[in-house]
Amino acid sequence: MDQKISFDIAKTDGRARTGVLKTPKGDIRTPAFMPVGTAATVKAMMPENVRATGADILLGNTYHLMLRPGAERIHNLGGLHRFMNWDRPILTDSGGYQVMSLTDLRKLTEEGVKFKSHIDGAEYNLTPERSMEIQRLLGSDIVMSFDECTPFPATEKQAKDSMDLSMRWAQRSRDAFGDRPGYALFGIQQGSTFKEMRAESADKLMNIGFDGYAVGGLAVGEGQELMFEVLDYAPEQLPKDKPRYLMGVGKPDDIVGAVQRGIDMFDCVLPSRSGRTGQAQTRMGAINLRNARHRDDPRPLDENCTCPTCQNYSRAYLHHVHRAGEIISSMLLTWHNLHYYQELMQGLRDAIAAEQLDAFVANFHAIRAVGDI
Ligand code: PRF
Ligand code: ZN
Repeated sequence: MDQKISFDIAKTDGRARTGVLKTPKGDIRTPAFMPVGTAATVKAMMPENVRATGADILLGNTYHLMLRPGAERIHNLGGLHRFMNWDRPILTDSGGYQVMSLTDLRKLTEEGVKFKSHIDGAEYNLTPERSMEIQRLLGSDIVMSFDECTPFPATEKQAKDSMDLSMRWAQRSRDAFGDRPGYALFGIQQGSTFKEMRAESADKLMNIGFDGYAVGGLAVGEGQELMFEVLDYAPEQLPKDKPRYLMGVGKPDDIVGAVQRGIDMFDCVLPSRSGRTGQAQTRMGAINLRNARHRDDPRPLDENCTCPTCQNYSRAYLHHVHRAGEIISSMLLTWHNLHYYQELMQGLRDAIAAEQLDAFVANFHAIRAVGDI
């Protein structure tokens, strides 16, 4: 169990890579999509069903779990894996991003962030040191360093001050994490949409030394075109031989474009959250089951999908249970959406391995251009 975490790139195609991130709790095939399990559950899914969709790793959140049920409690109950019945790898986000996006009463200082819980108003202090402690108590396999996600848009001065703070926090995260064989610590690059600042952030992180590197501060309202512009240089500023994780991304076409630009890991609430609002993510694009056009439609969501939802249920049924507010609506749509995402990742991995990524991407866009007929 003292096994190290290693990253083996098996094949590249252009800037894209496919490989395996090996951990004591199991292999993570890359490019990888991590379903979001914020509150120690991927909403509407049993863990064995999440695995059945093809997920190798889940994402958990420091912020939510420290508030409820509490990191010490989860630790005393045997850690997050035991608590939620998921024995494969878990990556946890460090909390700062969620504090800034989910609380309005907060104060950011050099030390960290002071804030009031969005649940009961209780006061908390989150610092790089406390974030590392919480993620250790949870038993997270991949720990994220504590950072500030620079809001968009930002002036050059705002972006620089924010990035410098994140880099000081990255050093404190590294120092507090210490040496923990079998567990990984990832640094997070910031620098907004400024190329030189992204390079400076990457250099600072590489000097500290991390097991993997995230591109943070994107998908914050800048739009796909500007995000891809940043991804045209940001991944190459980071070490070639370590995993690169694009935080909080994204829609299927965002993921495809980011893989082409050298990203290895993703997380996003879209497939799980949109399932609960009646949206299906498919090869043809998003389908809204709320729409009355599905009322009498006996076809599955996607004739070519092998998920249990598409094998057993019509669009008419999905429309009905969604409109009726039935719990199974969330279950069936989330399962299909996560299956679709994992199948997309498998398609990307296979295409890179065969050096056929350009053809795969052309076909991906051609099917979406036709749309749902
Ligand atoms: N930092 C952290 N978590 C994040 C982000 C970030 O920049 C983003 C950016 N989209 C999502 N989640 N720690
Ligand atoms: Zn399906």
